[in-house]
Amino acid sequence: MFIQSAPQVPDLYQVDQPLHAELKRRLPVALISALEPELRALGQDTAGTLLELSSAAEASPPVHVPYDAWGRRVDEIQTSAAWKQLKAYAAEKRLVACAYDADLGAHRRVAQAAKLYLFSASSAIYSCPLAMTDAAARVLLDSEQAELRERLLPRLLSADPECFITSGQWMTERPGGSDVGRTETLARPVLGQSGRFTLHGVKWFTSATTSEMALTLARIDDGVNPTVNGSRGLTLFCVDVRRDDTGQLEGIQVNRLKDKLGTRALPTAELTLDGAPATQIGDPGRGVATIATMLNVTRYYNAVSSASNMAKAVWMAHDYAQRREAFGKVIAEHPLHDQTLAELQAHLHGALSMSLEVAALLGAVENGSATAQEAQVLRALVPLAKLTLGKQVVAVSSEALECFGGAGYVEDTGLPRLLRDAQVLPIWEGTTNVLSLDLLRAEARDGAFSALLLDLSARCEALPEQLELACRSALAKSLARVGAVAQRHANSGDRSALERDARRLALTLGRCAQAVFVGETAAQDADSVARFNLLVRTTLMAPLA
Ligand code: MFK
Repeated sequence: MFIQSAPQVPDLYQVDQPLHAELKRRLPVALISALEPELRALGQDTAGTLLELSSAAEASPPVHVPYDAWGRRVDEIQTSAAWKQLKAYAAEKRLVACAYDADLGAHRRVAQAAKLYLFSASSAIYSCPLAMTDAAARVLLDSEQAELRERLLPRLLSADPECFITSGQWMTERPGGSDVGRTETLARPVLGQSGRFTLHGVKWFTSATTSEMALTLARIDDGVNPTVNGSRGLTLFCVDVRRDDTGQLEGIQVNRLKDKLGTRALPTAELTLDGAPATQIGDPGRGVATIATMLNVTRYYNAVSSASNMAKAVWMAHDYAQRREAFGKVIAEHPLHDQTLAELQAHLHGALSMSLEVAALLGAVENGSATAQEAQVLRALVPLAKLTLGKQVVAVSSEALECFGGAGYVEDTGLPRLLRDAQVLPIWEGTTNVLSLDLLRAEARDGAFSALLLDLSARCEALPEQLELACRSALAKSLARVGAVAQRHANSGDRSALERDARRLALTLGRCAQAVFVGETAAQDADSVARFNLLVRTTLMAPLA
């Protein structure tokens, strides 16, 4: 009787040649040597400890317990032991804290991104609470709120699981998901306590709801001045999520948990706030601009997570191709399947390289060593990477599932989870369309789209000669085309025509950016040459050309 052997999750550090090539290009040799033991251990855990913990967390999704046995409202969200162990693991490995190590200088975020790339897809998406925790740390560090900073920052960055806390980011309300300006929650001042408020409203989609704190937006209602409508009336607040003496959540009621397509180990809830204690951060009416710092960090995490999910799917498909025999040989030896796997690896490399480029710029900006032009490029590259990789991870995960045949469609193989978990990545933290429009906003306010296009065009000119000439020319032509279409819209002043084209412009620029970054890596890495050629052929040239 024939029984097919199951695909294995390999040691994702050992197997990922693009990651090795990218780190070699982007980090000093001494730093790679210093990081290597941690990356090696993480890679081994992706095939061991993390695999066990993430499977256990998925098998025991969170449960909402509204009342205790005696009828008292308690609103507990019970998570599995494995989910809690993933939190301890993240603290001990300093997955958030390492981005704040001043001695890593401008390399801090690349070092972190390499770890998150290995961790995220193997963590039952514990990377979500980490994203918001890191982003909250960044906001507190930049804020003038010394009390919050001193009380919370050491805990957000702690390596001690007993001390480590996570943060939520409660942005979404019923009237507006993307349209945050429609937020209804009111903030009422606490008499005699400057900067202290209670919040009143409904938060419709709050992830990692077991976090000990959250950053959220509300409209100040002081009973004297009229509240200000729209996003200019919103202020940022930090909520302390705590229980009172009777065991009830202070000013917060959990209405229910969301029943989601994927990310099932991650608690996501609807909340009613009625007196939740909160502290104001930043100036009144500057909430959206202040929380934008947070969004840029969580969008960077989103990009790294997309690359991570792709890596897991692609390397599992690669492993399976060595085991599965069909038509007389293992499927890896069939030219067409081999080509499919090579194309998937080229896309993976493009995604990884783009997320590390974001990490490199973000690290330089946070280190205070970036030029003004680099900061401008980063403003456009964050939404561009988030939207490009969000689309790519769904396509790559779907193609990878096909590599397993029918097994990819059967739940108890665990494989469909790859696709279910990928589908959130283009949605949360700004959909593809919202981020395409954000690129227009970044251009109008900071000239960021033009700065990025100029940067990519100059770098395209300097790509190494060993890359196929036809592919380099196709890349240069695509960049020129993006520039020409953007210029045509700028000249015509037709705003709705520009908005209609925003997504096509963004996705084309995103593909160009990936090709430029992989092409640069090819200067030091022979395998990247073939991946550059394939990436351009399958994205920017007619597939059969
Ligand atoms: C593994 C990965 C884990 C990820 C974890 C995720 C957990 C999920 C938690 C969630 O919260 S999901 C929901 C996330 N929600 C969004 O992402 C909202 C999407 N909507 C937008 O991004 C809209 O574009 C936006 C709300 C920002 C539009 O609002 P406005 O008020 O119409 O924006 P406006 O007036 O253009 O900008 C207000 C200010 O913010 C401006 O500054 P100034 O007043 O100084 O001119 C903008 O420049 C600034 N701004 C907006 N977006 C910015 C930004 N600044 C920098 N970067 C940005 N991206």
